Amino acid sequence: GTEREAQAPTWPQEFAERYRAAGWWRGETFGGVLRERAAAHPDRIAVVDPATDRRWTYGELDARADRLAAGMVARGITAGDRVVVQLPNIAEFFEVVFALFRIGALPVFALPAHRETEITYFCRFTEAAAYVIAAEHGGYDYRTLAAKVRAEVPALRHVWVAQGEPGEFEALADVPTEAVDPAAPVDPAERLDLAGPAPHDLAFLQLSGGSTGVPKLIPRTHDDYIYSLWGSNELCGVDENSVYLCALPAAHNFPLSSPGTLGALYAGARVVLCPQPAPETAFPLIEAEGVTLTGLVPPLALLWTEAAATTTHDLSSLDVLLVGGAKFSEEAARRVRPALGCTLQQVFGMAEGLVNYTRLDDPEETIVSTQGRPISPDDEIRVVDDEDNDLPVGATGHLLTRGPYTIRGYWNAPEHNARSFTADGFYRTGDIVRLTPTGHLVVEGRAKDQINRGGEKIAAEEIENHLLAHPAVHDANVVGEPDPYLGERTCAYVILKAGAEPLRPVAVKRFVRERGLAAYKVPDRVEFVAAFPRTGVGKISKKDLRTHAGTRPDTP
Ligand code: J2J
Repeated sequence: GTEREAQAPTWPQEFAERYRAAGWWRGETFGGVLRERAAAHPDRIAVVDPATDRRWTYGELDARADRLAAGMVARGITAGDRVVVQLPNIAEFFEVVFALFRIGALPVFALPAHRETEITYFCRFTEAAAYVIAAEHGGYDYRTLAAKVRAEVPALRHVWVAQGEPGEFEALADVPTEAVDPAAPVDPAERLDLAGPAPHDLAFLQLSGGSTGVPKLIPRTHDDYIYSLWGSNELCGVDENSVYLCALPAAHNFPLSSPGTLGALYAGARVVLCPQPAPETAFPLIEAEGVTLTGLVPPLALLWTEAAATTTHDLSSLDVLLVGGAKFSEEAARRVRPALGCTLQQVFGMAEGLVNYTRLDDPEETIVSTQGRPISPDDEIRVVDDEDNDLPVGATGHLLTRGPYTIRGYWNAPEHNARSFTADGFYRTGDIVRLTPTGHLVVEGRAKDQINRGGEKIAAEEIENHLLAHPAVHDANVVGEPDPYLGERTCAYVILKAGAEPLRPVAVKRFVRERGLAAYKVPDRVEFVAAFPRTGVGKISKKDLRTHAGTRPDTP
């Protein structure tokens, strides 16, 4: 795997030295941090998994990570290996990722919604050594998915089932070399003594929202990611008394790091796993566990705000509600504090790095009308025109950024990197923003060819490619159109081949779904057209398609 590892661009030495000297990069690793927290407060609760009524202490999580790591090593997993992790919000998520962190193997964070097409791609592209699933979740059998993936990717050496009947695969519980006795104190002499990764080594591969045919993988190091955690903790008021509710899928960058579950564990706080984010599930947990903060995408924040009006549950422990992933309307933002009795904190982040927060003590006007400002004084922000010329403060333009926790390139994607980064290392976020006089960012739009469906990102090109695979489809264009709840939903404009049998929209949707794609990527609406609008130079105009989108009634 060394050839691929060599293709993870990193910070030039002068920048790395600067970030270390400034104290942003602390020279820590995830494995080491967990070890230190477990030594300092072994009996404090780290992870609560209400669905299975389990509470793991820091000592137990540390011991489990060690024993699982030893078992994985015995099965041939080594530093640098990639392991696709597709788990719901269950305690084993942390056992698995900390075991991999300790080995220096790289979790590849798939989402529970991903299906055969995405998982096969991740396994193949990363040359994954293993794939970790839960047997079942949300009415879906991941063993069936794993069987298909293994048939397609023979190089995949292991499939481990973290929860439920393993079927033809190996149960994760059988991987450790030794059974875990949660009651027994960890004998330091028994501890796994791997050389382990260095702080500047890669920790994992995160998924990009993407605007290209296939998702790009984001290489994050221990040093840079840990900075985003403690930097977030300071701005979100997270300390050892905090209780973070993980309501979004745990693998997503927002609930993982802003400040998320890993931020909470860094602080020695408590993580409560919410099996799904509906108020009916989350509100009782907030009351029972004394949750102090959580993070939601805008559609869920709307739902919670509405449900809070009539709930019988005591939500008074909640101090901070983070909302991000997509633009939160000012009108909805204003309703959060009155309804939930907590401080709203807007967060505008990206798995590639840069994360902006409104500050807890910002004036309410700033909190409801901006998407915050960067974590770090060393986050460099440029707002530029189409030719990369800097615009005056307050003008609306493309957001470029560079800094101590923003990647310098995607994993193994040199051609794409040449387009997504400037020559001097600024990441082209694809977001259209403006800066306020106080240095807060307001997200005004998007230049990238992506649909943000309530925080779930869909690359138009990826869906267009699937549509083009249909024998009756001549051409296809996918754009976002306004949706009162999701913010945006997807609309596929399709030109059928001359002489092709007429198709119904539902048949097109079924075709996309049956190609083994995450359900959120299936177009919400399909419209058949005779031609696409063109620009003056004859290129298809997505801008005109977007203007057209939403003006038509739903195709029956
Ligand atoms: C408008 N657009 C936003 C916001 C993200 C914290 C929070 C979110 C993410 C995330 C994350 C937005 N208003 N408040 O990783 O750590 C859109 C932008 C951005 C893209 C990144 C985190 N918050 N966005 O959403 O990698 O377009 O990360 O570039 O999934 O989401 O998407 P993603």
